[in-house]
Amino acid sequence: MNTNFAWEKIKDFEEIIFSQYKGIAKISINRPHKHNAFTPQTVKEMSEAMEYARQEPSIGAIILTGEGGRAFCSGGDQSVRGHGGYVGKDAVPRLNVLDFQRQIRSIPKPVVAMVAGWAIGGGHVLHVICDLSIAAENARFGQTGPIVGSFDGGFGASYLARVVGQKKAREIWYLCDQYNAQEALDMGLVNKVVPLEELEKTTVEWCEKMLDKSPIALRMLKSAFNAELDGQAGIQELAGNATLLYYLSDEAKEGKNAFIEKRKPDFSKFPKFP
Ligand code: S0N
Repeated sequence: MNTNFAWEKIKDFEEIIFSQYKGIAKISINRPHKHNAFTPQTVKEMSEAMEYARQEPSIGAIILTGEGGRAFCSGGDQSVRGHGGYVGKDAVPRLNVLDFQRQIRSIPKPVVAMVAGWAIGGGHVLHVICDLSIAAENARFGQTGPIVGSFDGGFGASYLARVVGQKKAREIWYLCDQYNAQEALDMGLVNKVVPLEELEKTTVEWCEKMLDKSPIALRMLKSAFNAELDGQAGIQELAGNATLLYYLSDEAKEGKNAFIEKRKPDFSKFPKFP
């Protein structure tokens, strides 16, 4: 995959490359020798990068991808899978990718999966959870859990079913077949398919289109899409955004100012909308 953009490194990591370009952050798994399978360390680093992207006001969109052009991500690294999770340097087994999944879901900025090559297993789930997925023509999608002795009964099952429908999601998990980019497009699993050499250009263009839009409108829409599916956590996100907007109003500021000034708040001038 050629890159025509002047990506600027944000921080050095061991297992990911984290960079930015004009308001776009790019988190790229850098383990191409393992088709970008993730270890607890990879996930820890992706989480830190995602948190940075959330907190940094100049970042408006995030690309999640993998290095090498042959794989987006092949899921959990089976060679470090131990008794009860994936084992990192501290010898503790973890499934910390579940925390990272929730970060992708709740960051109030669009996350775009840029998929070249394999998006398999837990790697497939990561692209499914992203807001948008753009695939290269060489992309291959699928779940392998029932082959390698694992499954994702969270977003990996229920949200996949929301995306492609119950029958197709069950087929994907029960048969563990692999699907090419066109098949993924046909079932609504990805938004667009482009030649590999155009993948980054197209993904950046899509991000730039979103960066031109109202950030609060995008934020509200993301939480609205989530709220329908995410129960109390989804409502909390949407309601948190409503609070954010309310805090921006003179009406809410009158309440705070009155408290600070030790006086009774005067809300009389604010309209009681129909
Ligand atoms: C992707 C596949 C189909 C590509 O096949 P291909 O092209 O023939 O390449 P290979 O020769 O197989 O691979 C190249 C090298 O990369 C290594 N490798 C590939 N994938 C992995 C991997 N996941 N872990 C470790 N190594 C990997 C190969 O071994 C090879 O290395 P060398 O040359 O040294 O032999 C094919 O590679 C494939 O099928 N890969 C495995 C895909 C898979 O089963 N992934 C795991 C699925 N499960 C999860 O991801 C669980 C996720 C998770 O954490 C979770 C989340 C929620 C709830 C539960 C869990 C849970 O942990 O269970």
